[in-house]
Amino acid sequence: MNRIVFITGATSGFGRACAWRFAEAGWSLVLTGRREERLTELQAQLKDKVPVHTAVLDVRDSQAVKQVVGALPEAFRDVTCLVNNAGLALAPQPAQAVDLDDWQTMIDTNVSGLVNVTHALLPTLIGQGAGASIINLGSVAADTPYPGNHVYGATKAFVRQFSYNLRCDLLGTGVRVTDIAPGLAETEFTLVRTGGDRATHDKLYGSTTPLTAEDIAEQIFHVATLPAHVNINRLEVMPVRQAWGGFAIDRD
Ligand code: NDP
Ligand code: 8X3
Repeated sequence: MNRIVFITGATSGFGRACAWRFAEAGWSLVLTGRREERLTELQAQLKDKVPVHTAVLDVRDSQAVKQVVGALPEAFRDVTCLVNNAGLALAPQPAQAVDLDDWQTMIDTNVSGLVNVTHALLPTLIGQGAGASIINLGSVAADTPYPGNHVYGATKAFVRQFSYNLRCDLLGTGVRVTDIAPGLAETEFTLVRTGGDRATHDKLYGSTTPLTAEDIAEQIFHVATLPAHVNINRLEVMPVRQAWGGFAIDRD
């Protein structure tokens, strides 16, 4: 079996940590994201360890996704693991105060983007057969309603159900599908969500012990390298210092 991983959103957070984790184990890397300079930097850091191919890619653009997958150099064509990681939350305000554009961007990225890349790589992954995997970044936000979660959590509920539904259709192909659902993890996620509010970022991750990007990359690598007959359907991971709260009640 080839060991080629295709990672979306490799320029930051979980995606970048995955690049390092898979490289450590000798996998060839296809690294994608919108920020070219970060891809170039990562390629420079990793290319002496393993073969690395980079492609600037906005997952929302289905034609660009097809083009990038279709133009993979021979040595990177037989992708065995897809890490559908590119995603974002925006607009932590209440739903009624959010711009429609922000909702649309989350849907276009977390739902349509993930679907675009999956569709483009499915024939390749099925061609690889047993041991191939699709690892989708869901979230605890798929199951836990909270204020300001509105469309973000709903996109992650889509990721969960799409992952389960794919399992049904891929039965018999050997291709595995996993929904990884992290809780609080310190990356650029909150900076993106708040439009660059460093104080909110520091407050959220400060005075506690959040997950790191490397913690999640380790779980993703573990899922991808299990024996070929084992499928983790969903893996929910939270820091020990995070748990659920109670219901909110409106009173007179
Ligand atoms: P980061 O903001 O650190 O990384 C997000 C990555 O997604 C970046 O590499 C970014 O690259 C990429 N991305 C965003 N939009 C697009 C796009 N349109 N096309 C291609 N790439 C895109 O956040 P995380 O690492 O935390 O997030 C990774 C995934 O994990 C997301 O799906 C997120 O929803 C999920 N998640 C995060 C949690 C957390 O607490 N951090 C918890 C649960 C799930 P670029 O801007 O260069 O395109
Ligand atoms: C991100 C985790 O807790 O902000 O998916 O919803 S959370």
